[in-house]
Amino acid sequence: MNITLTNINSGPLYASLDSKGVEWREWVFNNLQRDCNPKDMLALMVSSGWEVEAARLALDEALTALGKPPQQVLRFVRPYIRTPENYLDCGDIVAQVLFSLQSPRIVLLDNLLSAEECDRLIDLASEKGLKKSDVVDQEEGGFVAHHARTSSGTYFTRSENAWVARIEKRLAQISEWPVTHAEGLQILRYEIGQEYRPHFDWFRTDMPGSAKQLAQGGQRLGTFILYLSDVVAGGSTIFPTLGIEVFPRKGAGVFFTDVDEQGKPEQKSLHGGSPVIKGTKIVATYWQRESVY
Ligand SMILES: O=C(O)CCC(=O)C(=O)O
Repeated sequence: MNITLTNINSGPLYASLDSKGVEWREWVFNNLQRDCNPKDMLALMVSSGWEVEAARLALDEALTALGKPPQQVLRFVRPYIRTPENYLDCGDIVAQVLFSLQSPRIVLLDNLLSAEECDRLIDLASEKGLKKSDVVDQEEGGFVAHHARTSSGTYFTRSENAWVARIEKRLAQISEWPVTHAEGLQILRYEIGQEYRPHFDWFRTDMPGSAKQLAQGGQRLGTFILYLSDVVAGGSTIFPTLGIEVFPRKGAGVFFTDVDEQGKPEQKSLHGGSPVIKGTKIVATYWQRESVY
């Protein structure tokens, strides 16, 4: 069937496209007919509350009805920071793009957090009390202490307070990924000699313990590391496979994707925190998930 503007509302029912009502059907058809980029449409649908898979199917249904081929680009979406300009308007703050890599996607941003936000996060985390950091137990699915990670830390629940909520909203906006699809911020503090040896943030699907982690929110797709303090020496975030080293700077943040364009675990996302040599390193990490967390 050939869809035209006059029969958008009288066409057949589409399982996914019609799941959210006639306004969305009109919006999808109208924008595809105006040749809007389906990938941009997908990101907007997801940030408006669509499940990724449902949005992808809805766009495929409409593309097929319009006689256009379903697009490869819709096979998988993930958090992604676009950098059309050197400054990113985050709504309430303007961050500066300092570095960007296409594949794997890595973006380094300065002024992502204000100094006041960094200080408040540190104070709020101290009030909670920091405990020795742990890692995911790939066998059992819980969390265990590990010699590869010697920092201490704590977690905020999502939108736990106004400071956290504002920062989460900003990160969601620039990476085009809904706040609902992310873990709460984690605060990590490294004293001299403390480190987090290279690791992946994605969960191994071949390990029994991962099922428990994946059951809530699915795979980790994107990571932000936000630097809440300056560090005199050491404490860089390292990407050993890529030979990249990011030095902490208060208010800056690095974003990278944990999965590739096809949604497969990104082997080049191997990263870690090198030992602090002088000073104290405090970061917040923000992990973005496949579905509602
Ligand atoms: O501290 C860093 O620079 C890296 C932190 C990290 O890799 C993580 O929390 O997964």
